[in-house]
Amino acid sequence: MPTDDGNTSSPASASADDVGIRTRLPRGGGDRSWLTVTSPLLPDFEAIAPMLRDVLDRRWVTNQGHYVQALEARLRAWMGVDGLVLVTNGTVALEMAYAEVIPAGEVICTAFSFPATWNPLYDNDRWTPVIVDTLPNYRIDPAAVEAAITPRTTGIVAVHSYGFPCDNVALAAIAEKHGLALVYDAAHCFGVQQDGRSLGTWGTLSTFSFHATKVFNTLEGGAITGTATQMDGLVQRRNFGLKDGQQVGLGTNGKVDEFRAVVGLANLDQVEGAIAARGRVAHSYLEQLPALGIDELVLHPDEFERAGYTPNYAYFPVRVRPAGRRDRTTLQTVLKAHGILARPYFFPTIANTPLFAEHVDVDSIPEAISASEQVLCLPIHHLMSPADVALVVSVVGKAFGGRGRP
Ligand code: T4K
Repeated sequence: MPTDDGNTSSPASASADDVGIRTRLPRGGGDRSWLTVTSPLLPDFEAIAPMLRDVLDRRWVTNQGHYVQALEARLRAWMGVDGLVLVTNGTVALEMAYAEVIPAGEVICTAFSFPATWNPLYDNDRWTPVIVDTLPNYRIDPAAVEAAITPRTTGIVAVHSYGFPCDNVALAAIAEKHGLALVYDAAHCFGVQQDGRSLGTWGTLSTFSFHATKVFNTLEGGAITGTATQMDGLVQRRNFGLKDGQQVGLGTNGKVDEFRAVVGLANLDQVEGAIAARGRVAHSYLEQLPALGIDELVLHPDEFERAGYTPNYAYFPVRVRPAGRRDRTTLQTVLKAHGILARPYFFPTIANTPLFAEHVDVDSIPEAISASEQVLCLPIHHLMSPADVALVVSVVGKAFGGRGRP
């Protein structure tokens, strides 16, 4: 069960007849349910059964098996990247990518992300993280990156937050000018393209998450993308640093098992439909929410509609500018009272986590703090019905004392 539904009160939402009950995560028995921020894309049992049977028959279940290799090949083509290795999750992808390409020294990292982005930098003495602010659009500020560069800087870590692309051209120019590694945390970016180019082709390496909550998933999983020639080192690193029975470098266990690869193959067959369904939800929100006329509610239509950009609709972040007694928490609470689990990704971020108080100058990252305190991600996934969207819109209206009629 999700961690965000400890409250046992009954959602006061509409009945199962007028919302898409299939989209809802049941809780506590009966017909009570939550409309969750996302819902995993899952294959039909019939679609995976023959492949699972085959895995069992082969008795080869991990260590770069048949289905892992098949999924890697299909993902390379689907995502439009030259090099791709599957790894066990998006966090290990980051750990491996940093170890592979960022030399010891200072690493400039965004202040607005999930802990997976910076944890490895703090957990390894070879790096000194330097946390810099974002632009109001949630992505790392290239000017802040440039200002933070010292003779000890060796790398930059940027995040395409919510699948929205960073200023890749500016970051590439900075990295090249100063001879720095540039790693993109592209955890949210499966299928995103800008000007016909996958986001996974930017930077020295990019990392993806294929967690159940992502647009494309292998239950748990992830990938690292880069050039084809970079993959040899990553394949060794994924396998303890071993090659042909010799230890040729350092490494970890980042391998993926065959069952998860099977889920990935089946999900790949249906992911385009899932992204299209997410797109319908996003565009319904973009159409219906402004009609509520709520000044404090900031949407991001440009992020979904810019020229040359193919979004994946992984998240639908809205921003609540605090006004009077209404703020992000109020909205989240009212939504929850109606059975809708919106999530404040990313709160806490590094700026408001006491663990990092000694390491982060909070005065230097006002945009990341503001974003962390104001953003709420509304439910968006492939199973949501028009009635689900209408319910969310209606409750948002009610939360702001507007025209909503939940
Ligand atoms: N970089 C970035 C920028 C990231 O956002 C992340 C992960 C990573 C790196 C690391 O990638 P991984 O190592 O995870 O591959 C979720 C995910 O666990 C996490 O992958 C994700 N980002 C983060 C933003 O969100 P939670 O704690 O919010 O997940 P949870 O369990 O509360 O699930 C959210 C909702 O999804 C639930 O309310 C219901 C639904 N759900 C979830 C699961 C797991 C289901 O319906 N079924 C399920 O099986 O962290």
